Amino acid sequence: MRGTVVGMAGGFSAWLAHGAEPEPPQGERPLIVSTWSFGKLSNEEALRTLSKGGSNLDAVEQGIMLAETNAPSQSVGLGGKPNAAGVVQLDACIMSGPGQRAGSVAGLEGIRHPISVARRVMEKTRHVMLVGEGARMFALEQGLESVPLNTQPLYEKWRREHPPAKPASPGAKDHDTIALLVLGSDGNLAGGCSTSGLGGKLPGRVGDSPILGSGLYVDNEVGAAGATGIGENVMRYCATFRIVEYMRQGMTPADACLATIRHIARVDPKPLKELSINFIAIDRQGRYGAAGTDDSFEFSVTYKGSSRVIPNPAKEKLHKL
Ligand code: SD4
Repeated sequence: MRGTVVGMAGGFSAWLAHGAEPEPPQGERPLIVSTWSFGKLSNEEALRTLSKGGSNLDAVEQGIMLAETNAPSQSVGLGGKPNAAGVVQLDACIMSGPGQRAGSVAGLEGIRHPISVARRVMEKTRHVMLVGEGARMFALEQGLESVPLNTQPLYEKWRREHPPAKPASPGAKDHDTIALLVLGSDGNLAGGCSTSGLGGKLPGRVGDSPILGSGLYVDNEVGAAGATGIGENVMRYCATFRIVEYMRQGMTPADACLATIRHIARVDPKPLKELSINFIAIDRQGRYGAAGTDDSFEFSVTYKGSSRVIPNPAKEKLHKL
């Protein structure tokens, strides 16, 4: 599909035609791909976990736990951005290719590692998703690390940095979710996603990140995809499900990400630049790709002997729109 011009007027078609050259080499296993530059450390932790004999799911969990503890972005984990009431509410999910298993949590408060709660939901319950206080109670029952719920100091710090008079600018650096995808050396796929969501969101608001097929999707027959950006513009289109389905039809991961942006941009009334939708994808063959509408979007790719941050392959072409 690369090089195909797909029925859009003007510059956008040109961007689609050339926007996503894959970075050689491709086809590595194990392969780990994640959103943003801070994902690189998570990828490396995931690779270490695999090399110590951990499973693909262990790699996802350990990699994302690192971001939940350390993310410099402050949009992942309890150091993340509070909602409009000053509370950090966390969303996360995990998926395992074999058996299409999944676990998810949303609106979780005061738990250090939402990704671990999501994994426990998948492995220890007959459910897929737990929210709010139920998710927190479950995490506590499971003995997962918790912290006091008083996040007022964080909120005050965040408020100082984001005075209410300043209008939120779509695509600005007020969000940075980690989505992390693993293709194991056994040929199986796994993925996870974790975020504090958009800073200043309404209490109770759930974004795309814990929603299967929106912030993350894994299909062991085909590939996996993850998202970061404004969740409302991802979840209305089941974007990662769409990416995987495009790959099923034969597109490369890079083309599938681009085609999904193209679809959303065509249908959505918002200008492309305001959508803030950014995607990563891998397939079973070990190919990877990404595309985003945010200039600042980057993704991280790690395999044995290589770990690097790659700028948004769509960035330069987006300027021409
Ligand atoms: C959300 N998609 O809650 C998340 C935020 C995000 O990079 O991805 N930030 O809408």
